[in-house]
Amino acid sequence: MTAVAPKSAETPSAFDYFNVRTLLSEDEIAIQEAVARFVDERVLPIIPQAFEDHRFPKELVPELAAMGLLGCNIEGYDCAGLNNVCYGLICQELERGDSGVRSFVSVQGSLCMYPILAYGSEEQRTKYLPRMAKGECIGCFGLTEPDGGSDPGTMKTHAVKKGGDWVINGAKMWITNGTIADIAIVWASTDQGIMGFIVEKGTPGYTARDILRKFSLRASVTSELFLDNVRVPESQRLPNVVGLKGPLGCLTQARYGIAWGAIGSAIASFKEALEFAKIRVVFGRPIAHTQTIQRRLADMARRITTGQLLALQLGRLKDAGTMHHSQVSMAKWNNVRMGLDVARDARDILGAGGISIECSPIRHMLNLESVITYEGTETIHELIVGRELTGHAAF
Ligand code: TGC
Ligand code: FAD
Repeated sequence: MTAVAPKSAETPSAFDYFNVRTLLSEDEIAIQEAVARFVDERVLPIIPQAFEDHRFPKELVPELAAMGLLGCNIEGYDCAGLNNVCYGLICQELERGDSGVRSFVSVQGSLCMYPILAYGSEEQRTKYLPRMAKGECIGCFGLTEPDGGSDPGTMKTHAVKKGGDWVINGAKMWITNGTIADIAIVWASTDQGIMGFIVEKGTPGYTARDILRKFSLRASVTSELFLDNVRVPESQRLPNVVGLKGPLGCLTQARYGIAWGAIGSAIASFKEALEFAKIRVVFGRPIAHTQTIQRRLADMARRITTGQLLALQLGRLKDAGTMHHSQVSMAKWNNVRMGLDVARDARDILGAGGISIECSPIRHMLNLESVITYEGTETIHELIVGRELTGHAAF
């Protein structure tokens, strides 16, 4: 008996031990399968080389846009208006390809389109969102600074009102999409609290530079942003939010997608290890016949299944409007840790060949070393849950 539930016969890229598929609507299944096909046909054939070349495959952006994947859970403004479970399934499938592709979609939709939708003026929404949904305008999100990311409330980037304009000075670090972005959502402290600004590429004093020589997320652009007396009109400020809750509200959206995405990385790693174990003969029998390998594969399957159920319930809570951001923290923490552990174990099961670029677990493992750090480190998410349980902030 193959342990994998019937879905695997229909979609070889899937793993669904608890028939989670039966908890999805027909539309949700159709969207997951369409994105799975896109990943199989368009992402997987090019991603190892892109990773090796340290290149984001930007040629995929028009296709991601044409499929309605950019800002897919936004209603109106030429966006697809999908529910949050669909958004999660999309992230899962994209990250089965590579965390870099999912990162691009997360940043564009959750970190750039979301704040324009939630905190922007109607003029800003109509100006940017349809173009962003079409992939004609790429965004980046500047919160983290060179002196630290976990405590963004202490940011040094500062904006001062001068007449009808704001003058922004500071620097942002580790910014996904920075050098390919047409706009940056820049968070800056002001004498009234933290505010968000839409800074367009080409604005005098605004520059971006790539961070090169990464071991992780090599198929993704990561940049530094420099703001040297950047002058933007009041009409480029996000008018409907002041305070840290602005950027943190965006992080909740993106962390939600990451909690799903990590499942995709884990499934890719697990399935590769499983298939290898069935054919790799050592000591006269396939290693899949040994107790230790079976225990390890079973443990991966248990962890993936737990993560799938956690993510789905999180999605249902989000769609019902009852999700709390500390639940997102628990899911991001659990699922990224799960994905990283599964990828590392799968890498080991593949033996020496597992260090080759031909095998996906090492690529997923290296990517997840970023994913476990960005959008709040594992420690920060543990402490967010700890604060929720005890009522005491221990940051
Ligand atoms: P704290 O007092 O907790 O909160 C200030 C205000 O914000 C509200 N709030 C949230 N709202 C929405 N979602 C959340 N997750 C929220 N967390 C807090 C809170 O209710 C409060 O509202 P109000 O109305 O009372 O003002 O603030 P704190 O300074 O104690 O912060 C605590 C902490 C550590 C949890 C926070 O600073 C944090 O989350 N730090 C981690 C920073 C982080 O995750 N940075 C990520 C940068 S972006 C990124 O990594 C993109 S990678 C993208 C990719 O490539 O995929
Ligand atoms: P620090 O905050 O300096 O933390 C260092 C270590 O100390 C961590 O292990 C942390 O868990 C630990 N620590 C911190 N506080 C405590 C405490 N109170 N108790 C115990 N331990 C603690 N940021 C953006 O704004 N936009 C982006 O698009 C973006 N993309 C990224 C892409 C990549 C590839 C990476 C790697 C990062 C990206 N980031 C982005 C930055 C990311 O959000 C930060 O790296 C992250 O928030 C952690 O900040 P830090 O790296 O400065 O670590």
